[in-house]
Amino acid sequence: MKFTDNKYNMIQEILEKTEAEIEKMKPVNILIAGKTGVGKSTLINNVFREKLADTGIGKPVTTHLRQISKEGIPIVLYDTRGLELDPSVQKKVKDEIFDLVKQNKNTKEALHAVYYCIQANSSRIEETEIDLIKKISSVLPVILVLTQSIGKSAEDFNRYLDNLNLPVAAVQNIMAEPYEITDDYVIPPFGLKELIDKTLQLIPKEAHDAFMNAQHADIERKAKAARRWASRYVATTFGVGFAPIPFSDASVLIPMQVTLLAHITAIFGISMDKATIVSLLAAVGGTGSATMIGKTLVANAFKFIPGAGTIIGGIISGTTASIVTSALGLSYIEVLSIIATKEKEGESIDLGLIERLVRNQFKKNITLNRKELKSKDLEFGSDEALKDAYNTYESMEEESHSVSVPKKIKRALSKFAENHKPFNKK
Ligand SMILES: Nc1nc2c(ncn2[C@@H]2O[C@H](COP(=O)(O)OP(=O)(O)OP(=O)(O)O)[C@@H](O)[C@H]2O)c(=O)[nH]1
Ligand SMILES: [Mg+2]
Repeated sequence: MKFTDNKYNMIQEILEKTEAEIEKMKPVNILIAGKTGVGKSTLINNVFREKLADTGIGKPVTTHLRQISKEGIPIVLYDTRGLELDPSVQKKVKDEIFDLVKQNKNTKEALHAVYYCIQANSSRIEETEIDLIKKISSVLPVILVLTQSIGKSAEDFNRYLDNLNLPVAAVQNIMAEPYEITDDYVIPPFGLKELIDKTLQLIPKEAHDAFMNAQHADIERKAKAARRWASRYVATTFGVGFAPIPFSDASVLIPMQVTLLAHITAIFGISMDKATIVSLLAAVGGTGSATMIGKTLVANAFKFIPGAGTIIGGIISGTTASIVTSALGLSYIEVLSIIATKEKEGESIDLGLIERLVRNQFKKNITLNRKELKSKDLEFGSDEALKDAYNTYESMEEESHSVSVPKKIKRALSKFAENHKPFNKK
């Protein structure tokens, strides 16, 4: 069912456009290989959204390989589950991988890279496994992922590997999940961001968006990609050639804002349940009497631009339009980052707080001038903007644990999410 109420049209459009964009993405195809128990599933669940190894649809493609995918996540994984690598099995696995590579060559399913997992505290690798790694490396770029890396034994193993001179594209030590040594001594996760970085260097550019969407090990990186895109979009849309428009026509900005918010959502990926997105988007424009997000947004924005009193009733220039739109994009990215982080940590998200946070960040961002907005891009290198948003959220959380949202709106939002079929969780 579609909502006929204007209030929801823009939201619906953003959601639909986001879905279309994700569908358009060229999916990433990664093979995760290694002996049973080394930590392949743990790796998958911590690198990709939605605990893909547990919740994705697993489909056996050959005797030893299964394919894992999930609707809405533009990635296809293959893994070798429960494999004891004795020499005869190893030969079969190699043949199956070679067949898969050959069969999928030049198709959408073509494999891009391999994570070959070895437990970092093994003292050595069997000759036959070395042979398998070499063979796979001859047809695909392999990242040797050294799982459950702890201290000296991992260091020794790395040195031993170095001496083997394997023809792999990269080596990465990781700890995918906190590792408890004793009750008070826990090794925190590490190495996953580096793995993301190394993967991006190996997969084709066309697959970067899909990979960024699917991964959740480096949320700052998602935010960075979104900001880079948003600032380019704003520059081309409101730069040279943007004819000033009368303020009363502010709604012509809506399609541009729809594009902006949809693309940002597509870069992030939308694990968050759909009610969250709907209410988040509604908050962007103010839930109250807003009929159209864009229009209210622009009108509200002027309240926050210093000296804008003189512009009201006048003309919106490219500069003004780009300030408003940048601030909108930035705030949205900041809030999505927080939601993504909370989700990854399995923490609940307070919708009321999120709504307040969007408005709060928007107010902050809109009062920055164009130069400051631009330099916020650089600032992002040190994650200052994200930290600010995060701190604001935390202090709001401390202040109050729930903010009342009018019942009518709550009902409408949950009804919308319920009825909006493609977004219902299965
Ligand atoms: N703490 C911690 N435990 C890990 C880590 N990686 C693997 N483990 C543990 O090692 C065991 C096996 O991990 P899995 O991820 O199931 O191994 P797998 O490679 O998928 O095994 P198969 O599916 O049988 O091939 C699990 O009990 C995990 O909890 C890690 O990074 N940290
Ligand atoms: Mg597994």
